[in-house]
Amino acid sequence: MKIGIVCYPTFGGSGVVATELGKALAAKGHQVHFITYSQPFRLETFTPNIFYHEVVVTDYPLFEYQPYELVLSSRLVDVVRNEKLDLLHVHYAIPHASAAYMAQQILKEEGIDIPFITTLHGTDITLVGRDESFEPVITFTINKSNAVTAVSESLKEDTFRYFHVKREIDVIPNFICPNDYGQARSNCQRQMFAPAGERIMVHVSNFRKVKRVEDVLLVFDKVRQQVPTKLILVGDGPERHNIERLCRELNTCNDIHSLGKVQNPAEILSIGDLFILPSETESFGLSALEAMASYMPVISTNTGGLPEVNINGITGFTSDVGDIEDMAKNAIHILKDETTLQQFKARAREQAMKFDIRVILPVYEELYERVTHKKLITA
Ligand code: GMT
Repeated sequence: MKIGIVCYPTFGGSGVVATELGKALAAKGHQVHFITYSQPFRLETFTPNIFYHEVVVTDYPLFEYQPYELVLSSRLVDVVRNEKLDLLHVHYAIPHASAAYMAQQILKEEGIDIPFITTLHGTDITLVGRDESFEPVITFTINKSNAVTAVSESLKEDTFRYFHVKREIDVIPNFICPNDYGQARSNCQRQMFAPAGERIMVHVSNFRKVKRVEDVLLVFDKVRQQVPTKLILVGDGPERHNIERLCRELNTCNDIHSLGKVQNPAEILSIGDLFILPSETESFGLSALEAMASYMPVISTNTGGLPEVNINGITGFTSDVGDIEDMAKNAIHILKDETTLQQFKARAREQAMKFDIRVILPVYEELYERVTHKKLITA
């Protein structure tokens, strides 16, 4: 099958999911065309069956805001027409679903029937999309998509709660490639960050308000008073200055390693003992799943789809948003005793295996067959 994938190519869970899905489809013999404004960051060059079509928006003095969505629609029309695509799969509703709908309508005039699937990832529903400046268009395009998927049961429920949607939504969760995570690392790598054998906590995010990175520091401050621990922060974003200020106030900077944006966090995750994700809202929590696949238990909030991934008391703990005391107490419980830590680590990896790409990929393929009315033929 020839599949066009549209996503945000820069750092972010939706782009990672779209790229890894495209790579897995290509490895099975499908032809995959990425249509994005820059090359997806996890896409290696020279991969068989993968093609990349850049969406270039040219500047014009009249425009205060560049009409990216129109350029994307035109590019979709061009790629579908010339590459003879069977299907478009757009990740993140804004503005990809409406661009796909526009392309579909244009192509219909030419007698070309191109179905499109919209995958909802989270903030396109829970934060940005439900804002009244977007809501009518999001509602319309969700209803007009040939199929819609959400990455968790919680996100599906939120979609029905916030939008006038009266259609079926398939839940297809985020996934991991197990072999990419959990490789044993030498002690040297751990020693770089924890020279006296301290425990290692890790947080990975885009440092937006919704991630509550300040809570990471507040929890860490309490943990390190009970158990010698270092904290590794991976990522960057608008909250970084607040975080730097808070670590100075708490006098914890010497125990924190801020690595900034890391293309593939698997190496860092493999040396960690405990992952922390205290988000205000989180439709799934791909970073938590990647951590669990790396044998790391997770301290998270109980918001959104997180309890579908991190099982309270088994693979880590889930607490109310902002409950620093509870998160710190749970983290200390896991970290202070070696046997307890090893039990949580093993169960975290076991749970992550339920989200193995080999389980999830056929679910997407079945959906593609349903939408295109074609039997998949792969190499
Ligand atoms: O977490 C972010 O802010 C990035 C965002 C994205 O769209 O890239 O992530 C969302 O999609 C991921 C992949 O489906 C989910 O694992 C994240 O939980 C979700 N983020 C939020 O809901 C805040």
